[in-house]
Amino acid sequence: MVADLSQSAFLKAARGEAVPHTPVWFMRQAGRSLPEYLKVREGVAMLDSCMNADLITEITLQPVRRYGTDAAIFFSDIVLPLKAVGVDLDIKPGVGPVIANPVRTLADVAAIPDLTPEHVPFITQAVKNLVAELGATPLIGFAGAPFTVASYLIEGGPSKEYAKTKALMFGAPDIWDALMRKIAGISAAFLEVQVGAGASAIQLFDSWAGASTVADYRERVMPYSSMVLERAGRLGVPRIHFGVNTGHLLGLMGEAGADVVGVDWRTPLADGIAAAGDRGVQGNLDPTLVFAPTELMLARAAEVIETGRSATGHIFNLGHGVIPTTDPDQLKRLTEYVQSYPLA
Ligand code: 1CP
Repeated sequence: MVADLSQSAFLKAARGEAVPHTPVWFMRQAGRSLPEYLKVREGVAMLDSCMNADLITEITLQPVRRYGTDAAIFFSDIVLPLKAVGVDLDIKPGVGPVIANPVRTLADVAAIPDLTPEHVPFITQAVKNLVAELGATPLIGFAGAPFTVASYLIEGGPSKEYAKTKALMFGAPDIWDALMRKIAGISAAFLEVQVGAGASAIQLFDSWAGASTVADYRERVMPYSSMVLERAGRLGVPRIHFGVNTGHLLGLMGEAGADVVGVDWRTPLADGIAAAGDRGVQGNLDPTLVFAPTELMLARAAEVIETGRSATGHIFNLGHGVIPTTDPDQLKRLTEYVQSYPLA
């Protein structure tokens, strides 16, 4: 049976249509803070859990069961497609992605295979399971944008300044172009697999794109994100484009080919709405407000919802991911508050 997603508040908002209530989901809602997640992950390495269709399905469903969010986010990681094609990498607890042999040369880039569906049968299977289990709740597929994925491949792990990444971007344009095209192809193929199996929206995470100036973003980053978003556009599902510290880039991130622009908490939502133009917006409650008294958290949420009314479409979210020490009960209260907030 095919579930009826036509009444989904999340999809309506993403398309700029009138909504029954402001839809809400949380970046990093799957994993990290939930006790039921820690339980199923016991003794299982992060990447192993990302390659097991049953675990992916269970972890993706957990926050939807607990909070009743308006969308599910597929449990995986932005570096999973690289692992799937054979790049030697690990996701280290408390650190993040670590690459054994960082990319330095054109030969290093050429050695990375393109992604085909045969590399990720567990993704196809998990999405199919999820679509059947989720019923009327849409599933968001995702991928990492070329700049953010390139930063791990070049730095070898998480970074603060992206010095090696930018050294390559400025100093070796041919290697940069080859690497960014390679990642764009892999990320687009990863999205195609997820939507092909039934995901009904996608989010492109360019978490670290905010490290670039406007001019460098336009010339050396955006064209490759556009390649991904353009291919995703042919899939006919809404596209969300998000990065942290990207207040100066929001207009361009929309123009890159997004239907919805993600706004972090540092940028006032009204400014994000102005930059997004006729596109929708997603965000943007400060993720640390869950540690404030509940009344204050909800009062700030109300401000976000009220401001969001003037957008072409507004999806409520935090301005970045759920912080691991977040009390799930606070997110439960927040979800109920947003969904029951009167819009009339
Ligand atoms: O709930 C969800 O959001 C679904 C699963 C998900 C997603 C969408 C994970 C699981 N990772 C991501 C995307 C991702 N991964 C991004 C973009 C989103 C964002 O900005 O948060 C980035 C930058 C990564 C890279 C990554 N993976 C980091 C950040 C490291 C850094 O540079 O600061 C980390 C810590 C990981 C590991 C990871 N990914 C996901 C989980 C649950 C974990 C922690 C796993 C563990 O340690 O056991």
